[in-house]
Amino acid sequence: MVPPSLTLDQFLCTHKPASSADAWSLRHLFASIGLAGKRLAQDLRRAGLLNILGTTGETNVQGEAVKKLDQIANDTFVESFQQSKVVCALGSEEMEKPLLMPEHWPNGPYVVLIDPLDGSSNTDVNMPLGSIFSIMTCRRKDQPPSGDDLVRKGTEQIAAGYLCYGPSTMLVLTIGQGVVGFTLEPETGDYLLSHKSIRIPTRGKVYAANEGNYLKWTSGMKQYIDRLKVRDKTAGRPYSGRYSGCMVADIHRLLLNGGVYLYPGEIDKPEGKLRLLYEANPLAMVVEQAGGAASTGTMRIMDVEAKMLHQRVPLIIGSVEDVQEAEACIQGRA
Ligand code: FDP
Repeated sequence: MVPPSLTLDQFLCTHKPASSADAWSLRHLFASIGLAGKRLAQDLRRAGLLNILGTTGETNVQGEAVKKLDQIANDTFVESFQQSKVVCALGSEEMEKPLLMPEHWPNGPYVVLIDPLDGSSNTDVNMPLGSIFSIMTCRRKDQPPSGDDLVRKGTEQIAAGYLCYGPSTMLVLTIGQGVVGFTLEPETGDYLLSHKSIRIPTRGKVYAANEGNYLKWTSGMKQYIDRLKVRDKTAGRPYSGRYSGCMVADIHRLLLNGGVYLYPGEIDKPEGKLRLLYEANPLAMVVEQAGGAASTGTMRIMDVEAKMLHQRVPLIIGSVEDVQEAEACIQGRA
């Protein structure tokens, strides 16, 4: 039997957000994220038995082939947010334009950005996947939401987190008061508090990066990765390489055990691959709230000026000392 533990809803009843967000509507919002996660986890568990693997034949706004599960994940979150009535604007990796729901405003004050299914290349091979969410409130109280309400700095987030679909489904979140983790209890369908206060070690022994891109990297980035492989007992090197193809899973590992995840800018693509608003910002908030750091290589992720919905950004995230060392190499200071 699973020992008694707080459910997600009980946790939100007893823990107030750091922002002035209304606790009641925030509970509703998290209930809708939890519900979407449960539905998606159910689909993922049966994916090989249902006709939902492979691509839809369409291409998304990023120019990538849309997987059937990308579409299912997006529809699942959209439906759940619409039912919740507390979300008035939604931005998603899978939608070129924002979905505005002024009918939910002003009682539904939340502006949400999502990557509904992170690690899409893992869908067909039974590997871990994730969903990422960033939460803000509508900028103005006297005006219904507009697309601009979604395009804001990471420091304006009031909550953020991710779902990780692995051997178990986990919901990891911050409401600005540290980081907690819930594990989905498959029998009862409750998210139970399993990780009460997640703190990332100041230094790790693991790095996660797609080394197939080595020749595209800047000399500073190459120098950093080369250094991690050099034997040095006192510095705890060489590091181990661990890259799953799912950033949520890789960052979940280092949030618990320490280390660094890097998707840097490249010589011919200095903006990198990852998206600022629904990938880098929410993960940066989680990692910072756990005592870690998130950088572009030259500045704090959450201070990056947001200019457009699908903006890309280089990302170096994880244990503080590891991120600082990577920054020093990238900036040519090491
Ligand atoms: P994906 O595009 O497959 O959804 O954009 C996010 C992401 O996956 C991360 O989850 C992952 O770490 C990275 O991109 C994988 O990209 P590469 O295949 O270029 O390594």
